[in-house]
Amino acid sequence: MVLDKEVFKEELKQRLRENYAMELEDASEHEIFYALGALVKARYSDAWRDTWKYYVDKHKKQVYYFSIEFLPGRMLKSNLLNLGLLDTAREALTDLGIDLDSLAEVEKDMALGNGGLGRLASCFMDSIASCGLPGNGNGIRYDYGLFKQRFVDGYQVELPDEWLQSGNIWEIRRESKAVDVRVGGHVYLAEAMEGKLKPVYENERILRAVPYDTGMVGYENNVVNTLRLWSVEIPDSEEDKYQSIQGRRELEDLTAVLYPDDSNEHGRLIRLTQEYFFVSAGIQSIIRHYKKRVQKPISNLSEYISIHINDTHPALCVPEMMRILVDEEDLSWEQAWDITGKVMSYTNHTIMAEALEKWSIDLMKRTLPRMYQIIEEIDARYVQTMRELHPHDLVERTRIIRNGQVHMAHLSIIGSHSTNGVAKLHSDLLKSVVLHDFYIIYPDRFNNKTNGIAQRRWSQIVNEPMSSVLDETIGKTWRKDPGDLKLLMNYQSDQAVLDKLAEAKKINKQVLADYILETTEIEVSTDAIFDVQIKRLHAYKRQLLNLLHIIKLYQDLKENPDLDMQKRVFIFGAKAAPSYHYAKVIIKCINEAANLINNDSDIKDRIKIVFLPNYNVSLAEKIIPAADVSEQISLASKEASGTSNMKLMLNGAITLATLDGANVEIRDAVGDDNIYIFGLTEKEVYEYYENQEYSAQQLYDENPIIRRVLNAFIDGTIPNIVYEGREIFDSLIKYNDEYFLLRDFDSYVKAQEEIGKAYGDQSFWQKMSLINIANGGRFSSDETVRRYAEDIWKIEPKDSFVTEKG
Ligand code: H53
Repeated sequence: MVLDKEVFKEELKQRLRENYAMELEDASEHEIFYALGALVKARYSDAWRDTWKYYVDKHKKQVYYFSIEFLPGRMLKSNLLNLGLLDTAREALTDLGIDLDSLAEVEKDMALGNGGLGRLASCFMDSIASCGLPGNGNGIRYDYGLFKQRFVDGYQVELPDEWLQSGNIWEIRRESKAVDVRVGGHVYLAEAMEGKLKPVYENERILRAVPYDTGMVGYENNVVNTLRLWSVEIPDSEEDKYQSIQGRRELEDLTAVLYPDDSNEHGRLIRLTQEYFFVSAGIQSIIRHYKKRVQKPISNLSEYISIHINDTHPALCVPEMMRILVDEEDLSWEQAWDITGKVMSYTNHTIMAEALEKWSIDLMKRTLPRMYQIIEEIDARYVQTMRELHPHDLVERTRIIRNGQVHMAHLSIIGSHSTNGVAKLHSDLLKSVVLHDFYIIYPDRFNNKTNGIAQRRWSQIVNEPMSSVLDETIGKTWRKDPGDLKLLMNYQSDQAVLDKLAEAKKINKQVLADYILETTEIEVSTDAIFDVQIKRLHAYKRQLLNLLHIIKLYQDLKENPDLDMQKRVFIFGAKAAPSYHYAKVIIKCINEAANLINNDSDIKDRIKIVFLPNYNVSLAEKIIPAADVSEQISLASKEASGTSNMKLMLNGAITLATLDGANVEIRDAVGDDNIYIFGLTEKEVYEYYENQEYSAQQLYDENPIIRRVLNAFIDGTIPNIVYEGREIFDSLIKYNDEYFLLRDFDSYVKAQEEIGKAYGDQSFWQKMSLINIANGGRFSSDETVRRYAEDIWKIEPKDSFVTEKG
């Protein structure tokens, strides 16, 4: 893979000549980016082909990770790094008078996901390849990614994300691998040969699914796996049926947009069709590959193939696999069911009731008639078998078809051999509360796989200043094996190292400060604490609690301008689902509070609020290295895991958290002294649910600080929020504060005060920061996918990789 700098320069120039008939001097940044992309792609195309061939020749068992979202962000630097070319490229480009970082910004941020779930899928793709594991992604190639967010008068406005406008350098369209997917119409069973029943389709629509493949490049190991994303087209055979523009458009709309809500999109016909479309296309192509290349009997499928259902969106994998095995491969139901269960595994990512997918029977029947028939049969057989073993009501509660709806989580659990949660606490809650009924029935299926992050991207790529300090201090092995970050623990009292890390942080803060100035015209000082909350806007994530505290600080400062406190910049990044009214109200209130506070000369810049628009992977890459404080303040029990918490600690931010999701494991990793924990525990939250004793009104009446803060929303203190302020106030007082913000307010304020004090003692702070970095290795997604590979998928790494690691 080694490439000399001079050769690199020549190759780049050559590509420009070939692709654009142009010399470097005349090329635009855009053209140079595409030429560079082509160069990089050419560097891994042999390895891509060889990896594929290796898996086939060695009969390697492969996993297919089915996910309706992938959120890779930009890929240039990550590919360069994994190919061992990042330094060469940077130096070569510098020689040519080009800055790699600004060139990288030409790439459109690939945002085919909403948030945590999609980003996790992409971290897994990176780690699966980097661990040399045979694994591929399967999803949808949306023409438009997650909407772009702007603020107009403080309100969120959504604009389309035309990420494919200038083409996508990384993908390869593989028309020869297209498959047909059948939806709608009617299906009935008719007697075929040997008295067997076969489905007959009438008036169905045929969709052509065309795959676009992207290489997933492993870290310095010559492994390149495949992310396959499907796009819809009209098959030639159906051209006559689609003569009207509207008809064509309706069909093409199927893969046009990603649904922009990460918790609640039920009942929409297009969404259900999307789910079936990528599931059916994916499974058909797996079976075709198996028959053509693996060439083993279909009954041995589970020895070679594993399919992962990422959240319930791909739950139709279960009935679709049954359809193919029974209808097309002529297996008996029992044989097919046995294979399907062995092949499938499922991850649950949420306990929020509204996010647990259900579809009405009627919609399912109309849209996917054959799927519905198969689900009915699975349900009937489940009930029949379980009735003999378990009480009637338990069986009724767990069946797939209930109260006129198809329960996708039930389908996923019943049709697979493994169900996992994404953090210890979350997996425990699944067993003890949310999926307790299923735990009684299938105790062995339940397990935990705590999430992880692609450490190389979230340290080496996004934080070069810190990475250099790490290299100088502990050597470079951490770059391949993040567990080696632990070596840093030996330097926790070494002031010279602490100073260097602090200097790196300062550099990152300056870069972010410049960006903030450029995009929002707000000036911030790098001496201030950069206090960061970046995630989707959701009531349960409690961005509003953060705002309540800021308003308290503002009121304190107004009352006592000489108050002794650390300067702070509160940085937010968050998109709200376009239909999520309450979340949008919170955005408006934060923006108006920002206007008020940032422009109030009494405050003398001691607090600032910066709400950066259009939070996405690329923006996260700018914010995370610059953060001092990481806000992870969801109501305990509600956040399944969280992953920005891991990225922020790895970059030396101190976590301010409730004991929720993976925060619990972060606390275990860094120790109580290096994290700030506040608020109700998950047990206390459940106690409140049980005894129904919570009264927000009482807290308001009895606590003058809370009263003053809440009144600011309705008494004109914060301007321009007449309606929004009232809505916030009512949600807390009239509707009794569903997420216990007021209950946690005092302990949150106290934790924030302690953080302020700790920051005042810089070497104390720096030591905490170092301990966080040193323990970040534990949350590497390399480790996470290895656990999946061993415990669930039963796949093994490529031999050469095993030898390399020893
Ligand atoms: O998945 C993340 C978790 C996070 C959880 C998130 C998630 C989505 O992004 C979308 C749907 C869903 O059910 C869950 O909220 O806590 O870290 C990855 O597991």
